[in-house]
Amino acid sequence: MLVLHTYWRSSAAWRVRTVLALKGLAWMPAAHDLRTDAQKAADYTAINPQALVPALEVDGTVLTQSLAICEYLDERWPEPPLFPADPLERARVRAFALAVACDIHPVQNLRVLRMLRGHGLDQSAVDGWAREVIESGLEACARLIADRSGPFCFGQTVTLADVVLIPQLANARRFGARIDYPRLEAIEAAALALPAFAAARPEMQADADPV
Ligand SMILES: N[C@@H](CCC(=O)N[C@@H](CS)C(=O)NCC(=O)O)C(=O)O
Repeated sequence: MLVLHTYWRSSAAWRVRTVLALKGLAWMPAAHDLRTDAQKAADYTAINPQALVPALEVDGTVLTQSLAICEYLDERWPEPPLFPADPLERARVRAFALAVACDIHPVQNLRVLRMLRGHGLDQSAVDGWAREVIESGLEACARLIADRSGPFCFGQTVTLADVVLIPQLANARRFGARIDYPRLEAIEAAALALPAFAAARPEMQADADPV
């Protein structure tokens, strides 16, 4: 049984939940509430020394880093594939996913925002930072796929690019960032209409706050 260390609102864990659902894999959640710093507890840092979710326990091994986990799942359970067959297209999908996962998300991540507070920025300045990072990042993402038609980032088939984009759009809304990219919103609507994307949403998770 796959065990996913997760938190309902974590966008990195959301990526892995989406891929698990796309592949039709059963998994058990081990939830860590980031609001109470559960990810920093010694029993969890023994699992993931980075004190971040997600981590995936599989075959007696722990995998960390959501994109590495997604690629592992894709290699082990190839259907449906997360990448197109063509090497150039594969590289473009990876570049899009990395644009979000390396250049947007980490800069607006909880620990970075807490550090900014610790360095004296007030909450509105911190929120402004997050908005600026997200807005400029999403602008670039929209341009990265401007030569592609939908319904998904890279055409008719879901790829890792969509898996990474959907949680980032949710983060954008959380911080009140401008989202006036009709293409990105259309991709989001198409993705969330799929059962796998819908099942991975934060509010569908067992550890979600009651509404
Ligand atoms: N690059 C990592 C990022 C993981 C990450 O930043 N996780 C966040 C939740 S989305 C977290 O655990 N934050 C806890 C903290 O910042 O203390 C990945 O893709 O797995």
